[in-house]
Amino acid sequence: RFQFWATQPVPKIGEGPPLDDGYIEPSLPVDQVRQTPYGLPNGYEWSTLDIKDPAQTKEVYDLLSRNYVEDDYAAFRFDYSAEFLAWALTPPGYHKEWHLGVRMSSNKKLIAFISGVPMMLRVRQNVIPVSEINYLCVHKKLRSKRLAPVLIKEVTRQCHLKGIFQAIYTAGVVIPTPVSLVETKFSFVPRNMTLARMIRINKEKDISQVGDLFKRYMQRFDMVPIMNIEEVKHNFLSGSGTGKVGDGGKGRRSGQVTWSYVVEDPKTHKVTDFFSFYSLPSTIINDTKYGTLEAAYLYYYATETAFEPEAEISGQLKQRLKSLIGDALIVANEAAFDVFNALTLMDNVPVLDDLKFGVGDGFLNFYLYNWRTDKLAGMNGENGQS
Ligand code: YNC
Ligand code: MG
Repeated sequence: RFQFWATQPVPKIGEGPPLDDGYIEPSLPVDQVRQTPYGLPNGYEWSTLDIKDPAQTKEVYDLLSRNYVEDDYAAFRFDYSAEFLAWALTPPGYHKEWHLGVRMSSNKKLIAFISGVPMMLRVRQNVIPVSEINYLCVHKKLRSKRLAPVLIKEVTRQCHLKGIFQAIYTAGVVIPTPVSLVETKFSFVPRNMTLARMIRINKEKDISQVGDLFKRYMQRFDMVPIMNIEEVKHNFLSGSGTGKVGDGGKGRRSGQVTWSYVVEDPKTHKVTDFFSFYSLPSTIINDTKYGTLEAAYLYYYATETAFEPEAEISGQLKQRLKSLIGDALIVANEAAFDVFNALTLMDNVPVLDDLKFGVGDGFLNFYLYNWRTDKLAGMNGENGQS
């Protein structure tokens, strides 16, 4: 059991809390990092994917749309769009070397993929540059052949070559060792309108205010991304056109990935709140009639209400979040999404309960590579649906 993971710098399952937070293996100077790629079975070769080339992104899309994550009953499979992948894989400072594919040498067909993107992560009091690993996928016909460990080792080597020795990732499977407490409620990091002046983020001035509000709000939690202004822009403005709520969602999901809205104080025009969600459809497997479930996923949000004295105690914060996320539901509904999903993190749980979200059956575990920290309360990513 865990033949591969036993060799990696991750905490063992059942090992007690560390005395101090920190690395498990020290970083190496880049010239001491292994210089040659890990070996693949005969007939396969490494290939860096250029995500700025639509044809190559389409190859990743084709692989994932047929072979990526399914639910336990093989009823749904994530159908990340090519636009989504292009967005997610090219944040500011991304490295093309971290978009790693495996091809069949004979016909160059892409049969496996893994990716990393750089980000700054705060884990409790430490801010560390990490690689966020995602989209690990091996073609269904090549499963259980120990290809995944080779992909993981090679992407790790590519991260090391850029001086990055820590990583964050999520998985439905349990491997050594989740940093999230499974079975607790919330904290990380996804009718009528109640809030006046809700507008899509579309201006530079909104971006800096959203960045500032996001930074302050996220101080509530123990594991959070630290975004500079370029990253805020990339993450919340991607592919979103301009427009107002109530445009009937026309042109709705056409290539749009994230949907971000701010609430402005009518007098001061200051941004007081924001929310965002992203579009991630799922293929309905074995259904010829419907084909696709259009799902929106709650992304980040923040509100100034959190900083008002006693707001949390008096229940004012929860009320505000209910209005905010309630309005996200309305916008998503107008844009004809079929479902709205959210994880049980940040301040979500009590709010989702009140908004009558149903409890989902999916679980998502959060992991850190080469970093020790005690379990994070409320990092369990159970799915909720409405
Ligand atoms: C998984 N999801 O335990 P042991 S999530 C990590 N994450 O190793 P084989 C996984 N490890 O137990 P298969 C994993 N799934 O012997 C399996 N493993 O130690 C481990 N599914 O390899 C597993 N995408 O090649 C075992 O298995 C070993 O052919 C077995 O391939 C696995 O993206 C997979 O769910 C997942 O495409 C590729 O099943 C395949 O089954 C598949 O024989 C559908 O592998 C799609 C799917 C996973 C989505 C994701 C995050 C991945 C994180 C990887 C770890 C990153 C570490 C940090 C690296 C950077 C460090 C720096 C700096
Ligand atoms: Mg395999």
